[in-house]
Amino acid sequence: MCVEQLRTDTICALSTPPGIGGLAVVRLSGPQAIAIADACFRGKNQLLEARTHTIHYGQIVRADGSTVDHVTAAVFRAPHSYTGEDVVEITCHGGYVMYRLVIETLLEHGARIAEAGEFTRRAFLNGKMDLMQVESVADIIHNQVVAAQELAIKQLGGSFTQWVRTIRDDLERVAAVVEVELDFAHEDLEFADRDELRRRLNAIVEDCRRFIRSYTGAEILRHGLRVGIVGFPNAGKSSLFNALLGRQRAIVSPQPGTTRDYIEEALAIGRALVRLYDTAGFRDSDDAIEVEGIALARSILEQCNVVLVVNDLTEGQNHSDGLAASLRAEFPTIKHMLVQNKCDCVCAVPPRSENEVVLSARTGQGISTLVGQLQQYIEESTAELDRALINERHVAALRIIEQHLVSAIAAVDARLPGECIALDIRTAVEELSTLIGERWTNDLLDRIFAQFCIGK
Ligand SMILES: Nc1nc2c(ncn2[C@@H]2O[C@H](COP(=O)(O)OP(=O)(O)O)[C@@H](O)[C@H]2O)c(=O)[nH]1
Ligand SMILES: [Mg+2]
Repeated sequence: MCVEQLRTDTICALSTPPGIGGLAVVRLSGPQAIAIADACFRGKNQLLEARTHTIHYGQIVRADGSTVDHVTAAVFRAPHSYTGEDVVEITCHGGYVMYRLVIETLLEHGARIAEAGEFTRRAFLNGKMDLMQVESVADIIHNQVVAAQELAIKQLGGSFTQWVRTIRDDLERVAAVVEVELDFAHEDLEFADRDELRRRLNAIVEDCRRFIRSYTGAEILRHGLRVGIVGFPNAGKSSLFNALLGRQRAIVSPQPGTTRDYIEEALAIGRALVRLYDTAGFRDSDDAIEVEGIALARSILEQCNVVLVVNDLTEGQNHSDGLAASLRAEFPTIKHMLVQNKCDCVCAVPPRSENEVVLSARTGQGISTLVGQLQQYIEESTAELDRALINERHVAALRIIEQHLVSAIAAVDARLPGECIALDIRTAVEELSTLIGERWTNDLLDRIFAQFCIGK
């Protein structure tokens, strides 16, 4: 969609979820928003005459004179609105029918239905918010976790943008100083003190890394901590799954191989949601279905943050060590824990490392220790989340920025001429501008707005 079309059409959509409820809000935005709303509206005041930020009671009336609904219309005049354009928010009765009739009436008068995310896209194009604030709107709509919501609101307030702007401006100044040396290259002048330069670049790299690290925590807050339960058949995986959930969800059976695919359930631990996956047991199997289940378990682990390898203590404390080691090698980036299960059947054994928990899924002994460790992991992973809810796009950009700054530092260390240093810094500056959306392409916007729903 071209920018021109974006700016001239007047768009409308339901901005609240459709369904049974007291009220529904239909939003109208664009150059003709107030005129179109006024043409369908009968009230004490004319909306065309209304001052900005005022609310008016009246009726929506179709072209044939029939009344659709009793409503209130809130008028926001450009540029003081969500989109930066003239906006009218019509609050009608809830349910599945009324808002449709209101929208039909608006369409009769020349509005068109908004595309997904189009209100927010206009807000961005009109300079009402930057790209990272746009993304935090998407997070706010989709989040179900309080802590993630708090961060998204912070980001909407512009805390991450502010950091990006500050270091971008800082780097721009550094590049300018270093580039001045170009003009005097033959005189072997160094304007920028190299130690000071290195110190400043290092500090920014450190900050980038902190944000990059916080991505894991952001994903945990967004989607929950994903915990996969694996182990040999009969180790007690399904029993542990049930014990953690506090209810019987998975089938527990003395017959090995009863869990043939996987099941997922969620529970709250600390400030995050935990998604538990109970999987089929790992072992060499001739049974085709079970082999499939084991392959599925592997594909689940690819998406997990934590893997719990359940070992049956009655088979010996080191019975699953080989399996645990091979999983550690296969999935090196996730947290691995060894759960020594069925401690009710053996003499007390101490855990051999801090990644080992001794418990009984049957009696519940030791379960709280495991929950405590998961909670601690969540706390550690989300500890650095204080300014932003980093997403995939941000991490990718921050990695590029980090790379160029590291290479700039190497150029400083190698006492290369200023132009070599400046080149990398300039690229980092450009990437920072793209991050907040000062440089953008339609493609990038399409990708970001694909996560939005109609009416936002
Ligand atoms: N004594 C004892 N038995 C357990 C414990 N956990 C599981 N079991 C038993 O071990 C068998 C296999 O359990 P299950 O959860 O189905 O194992 P899975 O195949 O790994 O999912 C069942 O008979 C369970 O009752 C435990 O902590 N103590
Ligand atoms: Mg099972």
